[in-house]
Amino acid sequence: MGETATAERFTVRADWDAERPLSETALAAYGEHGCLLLREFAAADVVTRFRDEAATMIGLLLAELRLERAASTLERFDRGLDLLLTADRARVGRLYMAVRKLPSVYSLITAPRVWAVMRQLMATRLPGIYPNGTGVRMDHPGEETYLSPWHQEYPYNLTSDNAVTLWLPLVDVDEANGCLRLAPRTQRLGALPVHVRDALNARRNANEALEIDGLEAILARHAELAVPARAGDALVFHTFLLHRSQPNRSDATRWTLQARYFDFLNPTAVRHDWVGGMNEGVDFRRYHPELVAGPAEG
Ligand SMILES: O=C(O)CCC(=O)C(=O)O
Repeated sequence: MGETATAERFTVRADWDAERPLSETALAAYGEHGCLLLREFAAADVVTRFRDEAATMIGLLLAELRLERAASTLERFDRGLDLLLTADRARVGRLYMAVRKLPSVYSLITAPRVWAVMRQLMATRLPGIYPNGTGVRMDHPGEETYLSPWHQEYPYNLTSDNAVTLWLPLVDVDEANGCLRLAPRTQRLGALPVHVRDALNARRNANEALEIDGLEAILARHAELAVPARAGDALVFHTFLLHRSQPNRSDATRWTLQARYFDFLNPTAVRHDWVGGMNEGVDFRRYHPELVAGPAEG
């Protein structure tokens, strides 16, 4: 294993309203580690707006199910979510699919500061966004089914091998509620071969669709670290960077936003007609037969 990783090496504070917020030092850190932690990146009022909008949705569902918010043990914007989880877990699954449609989510992912950072990280004048790669995760206490194992983003989204994920906590995240775990510098390995278990995610759990070949040996050669962050900070990382979820051992839901960006000018993107991956119903094996490890399945 390499030297101990520490998030300080890729933590950046900047004027996020600047035309080019990232310094040359920050860009060099991104080139080396494959990720940056952008402190106080989101405008505070937009995170507040998201919480207000999510609270409205929770209130509507509580009313539907005739549940009293006052009975909740939570004291946050998502007061009552614990009651919904107990009363009707499937309905909370549909809430999960709906919160990504909120106006505040679009404000967050299309803010001028996001495009500025994406232009710099991908050194492009024309960044793009994957509509199907945008989501708000709600990871509930004690639920492990939907946690993401170690993976790279690329096989799920394809398009460009110059691509960046924005991962933005909407509540503070730490080891207790499960902040993201990264293996810095693994982006340098390029796209890794995978065992394909469920090429088009027919079983609706993308976390079981692909499995990286020889993962343990790769991890043994790289330091890894958990990255605690405050609500409104943002992690940005390269499409080839290995990362994974950690379980939520707190007593409240972990809310985080994900959005994926790519470079329209990237030669792979142009050659593949800017096609997306399994998130757009596209079979990874068609575009990358050379990255399919072992016997074909699913
Ligand atoms: O937030 C998490 O727990 C994992 C998210 C992730 O791996 C991803 O969005 O690609």
